[in-house]
Amino acid sequence: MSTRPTFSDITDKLAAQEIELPSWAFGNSGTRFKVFGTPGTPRDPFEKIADAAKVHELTGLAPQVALHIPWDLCDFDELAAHAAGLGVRLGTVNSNTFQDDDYKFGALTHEDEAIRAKAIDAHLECIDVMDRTGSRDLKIWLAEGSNYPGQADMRGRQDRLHESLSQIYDRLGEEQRMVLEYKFFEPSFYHTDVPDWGTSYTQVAALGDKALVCLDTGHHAPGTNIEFIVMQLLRLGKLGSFDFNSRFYADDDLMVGAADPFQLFRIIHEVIRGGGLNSPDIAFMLDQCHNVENKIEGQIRSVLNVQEMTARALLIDTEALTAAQRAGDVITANDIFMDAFYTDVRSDLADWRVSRGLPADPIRALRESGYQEQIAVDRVGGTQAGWGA
Ligand code: AOS
Ligand code: ZN
Ligand code: ZN
Repeated sequence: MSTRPTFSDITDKLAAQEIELPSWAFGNSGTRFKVFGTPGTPRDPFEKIADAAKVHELTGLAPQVALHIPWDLCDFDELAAHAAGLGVRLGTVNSNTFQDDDYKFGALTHEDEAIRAKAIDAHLECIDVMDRTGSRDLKIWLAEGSNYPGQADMRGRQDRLHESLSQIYDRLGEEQRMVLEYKFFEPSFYHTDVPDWGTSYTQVAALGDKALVCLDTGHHAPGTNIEFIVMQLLRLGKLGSFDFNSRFYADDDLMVGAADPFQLFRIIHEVIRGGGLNSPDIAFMLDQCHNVENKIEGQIRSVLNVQEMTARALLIDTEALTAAQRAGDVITANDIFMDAFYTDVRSDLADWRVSRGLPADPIRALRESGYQEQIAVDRVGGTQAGWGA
């Protein structure tokens, strides 16, 4: 008798899935060559939340929206009420120490104590925002490093990073956490102060239980076995959050699952294997920039891709897989794994969505709703929000 799960066996787990959207994905973004403006782009955090809520309304998958400070500074009581009215809530607060001239040579790692203090204060302000919004997580991504060998004292910078992070950590409330995101290069090209999961792990482990690692899928060298890192961080109890996106070359921030759906499948398999699926301890965030595609559609496509690969990974016959692994039956083990990956779940998912009162095809539903045309008319004037806004 087959032990392979059927689609109806996995729907409870699919129903519990929650993906957090980044507010900045709805703003204009681009490359260093050009930022293309798009009609209907939100002009403030309220309009970003409205677009995020539309994604949730059509997919049932994205009830939480991450904020970026200072880009999303506003009256947070009003913003939280606005979000609640639209059926979503405010989530992770992302700090920004990469757009100020003072931070040219570092922020939390800077040689100058006054600049370090300014960067620490920026993070403390983020925690003030979290107190207001009820957000649990402070996400720290640092654009710090150097471009040339000899330019910087790499070791001194690690020590200062620890000291700065400790001060921020000490300000966290009982229920609050810090997640430290790593990235192997960019904007620095020789060394980066938090380049890899090992450095992030080392720094957060030195702080305490409320500090964890954030894994952005786009932040690894080509060929890196990302699912291994997922496995290890889950094993160590230190995986705090994901930034999902996909990449062909560097930190492309493309729609998740677009470049390598099989990698997404493998990552989610390790999430399931490690007990991380639907765990309240892990934030499943997207971190994307939609430079040329419609932004709301790009977010819908991304959450649906996560859902689709989650469904496929849940269909792995784990009992048979374990037996094959123990027997040293390489071909059967790989067959079982690939069989789940190759299973087309799209029509099952569409039917299931309809059974839950959701559109079978959320992107078509968005197009037919006229929402995009309406915001293009309504959102005239003001400054369109986006990277650097
Ligand atoms: C930068 O490369 C990181 O992915 C950040 O997580 C993120 O893109 C940034 O904080 C968004 O502003
Ligand atoms: Zn990221
Ligand atoms: Zn990134």
